[in-house]
Amino acid sequence: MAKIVTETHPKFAVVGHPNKGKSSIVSALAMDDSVQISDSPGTTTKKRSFPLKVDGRILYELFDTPGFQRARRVLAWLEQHDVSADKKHEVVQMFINEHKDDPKFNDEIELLEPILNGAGIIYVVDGSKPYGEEYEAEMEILRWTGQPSMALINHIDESDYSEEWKRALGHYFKMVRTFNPMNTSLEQHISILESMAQLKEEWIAPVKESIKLFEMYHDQMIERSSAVIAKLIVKSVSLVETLNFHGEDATEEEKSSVEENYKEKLRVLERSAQKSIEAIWNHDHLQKEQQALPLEGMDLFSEEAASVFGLTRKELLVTAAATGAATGAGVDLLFGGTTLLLGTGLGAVIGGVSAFFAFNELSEVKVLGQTLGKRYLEMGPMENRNFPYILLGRSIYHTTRVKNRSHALRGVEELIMDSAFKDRWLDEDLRKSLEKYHKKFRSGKEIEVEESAQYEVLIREVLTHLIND
Ligand SMILES: Nc1nc2c(ncn2[C@@H]2O[C@H](COP(=O)(O)OP(=O)(O)OP(=O)(O)O)[C@@H](O)[C@H]2O)c(=O)[nH]1
Ligand SMILES: [Mg+2]
Repeated sequence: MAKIVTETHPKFAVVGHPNKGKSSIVSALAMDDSVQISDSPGTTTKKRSFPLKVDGRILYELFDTPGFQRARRVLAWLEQHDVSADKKHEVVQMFINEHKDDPKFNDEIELLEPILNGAGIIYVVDGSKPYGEEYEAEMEILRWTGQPSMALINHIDESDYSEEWKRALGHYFKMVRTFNPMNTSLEQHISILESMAQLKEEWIAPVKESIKLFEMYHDQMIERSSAVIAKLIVKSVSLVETLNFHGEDATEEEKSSVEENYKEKLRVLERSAQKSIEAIWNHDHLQKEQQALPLEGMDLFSEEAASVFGLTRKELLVTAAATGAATGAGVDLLFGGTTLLLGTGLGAVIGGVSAFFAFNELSEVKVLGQTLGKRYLEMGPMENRNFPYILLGRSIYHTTRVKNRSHALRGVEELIMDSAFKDRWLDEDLRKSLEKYHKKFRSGKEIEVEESAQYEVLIREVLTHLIND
């Protein structure tokens, strides 16, 4: 016999005056960037359910609803049909039944229906506008439904009338909280959920359970993001692009074609990793603006790339020495260079050293194959020592920005990293730990599952640290 699964997850209807940020709050709390939000009143015209799902299980469900339009008229009707307190919700149901086909009350019916079906009430007001009596009819109607309720004060603008709002709301709601849907954090999110749990005794256990799952979900999202980033670095650094050619020697076009394909694949890898991370954090509709991935010799080795994404010239040299990249003539060149870092011939020496260690090129285009007709061009794995740090810095930055972005925002996200960001995630010890793996990834040797798992753990630690900071 099929088991009947009863839906016990908590449900809340987000209601209030038009244009007060109801949909923004739904969007933030349901972590859904598809909610319709705009600055013109009357954007939401139908109720719509936004469940927050984890592994197919609904943690809680929010209803976005249109704003009240004719609250006084509805209240007048209810009062004409006044009954004892235990029956008031039935009168509200009668109102809905009698006015179902009346377009005048469409908005009220849409917003009252989920409440009469058992949803708790979240009443949203704009604390940057003064309180006014016109809200009293709305709050009275909500009281008639008999459903547990709380008020959220949102601030759309700078001004602050929250004191007068708190006094007024306190007469109608057991719980009054302030919430900014545009700037959410895990703590704020959980704290609102905790308030929701307090509204009704029977809800305490299920909402607490949802909070526990929600916290696990959050850790899971960090874990999944780290896995995506680790894979991106492994794939990019070990990427090899080949192109068969015929004849004695490859043409210049063939050489630049293999180089272009190689670079394009690196760009595609980064783009698709970013898409996956946006999907993990439920930001599938994100529009962003960002600097292009540096792939030319000069920009890979520029001071700017180094200070924003990766290693400075000096750090590159030290990395080379620490990882044993510098041998023989290289060591002389390296230490000669370090001493000369203070001198004036700096540019030339650094230029020589970086060319020697292939710091400024991605990788050479090599001609391979013995037999005529079976020869091919090859580019990769990545030789540039700075590249994995550049890619890693960009990925970590992108992830923290996506993670911190409220689902209620609709504008373009500008991903402009400043040089201070590098110091927030990369230090000497981490660089040493990472370099060991980067060296392996660019060796062209097979990468063990365990190695990439350990690398992923390093990235997870960085992300966790940055995110919980
Ligand atoms: N700066 C800022 N803007 C906000 C905030 N909350 C909402 N807004 C903006 O206010 C406008 C209205 O927000 P919505 O969430 O669409 O409001 P609503 O109550 O659902 O509106 P209707 O569906 O028309 O009743 C949008 O332009 C939002 O971007 C806030 O906390 N800060
Ligand atoms: Mg709306």
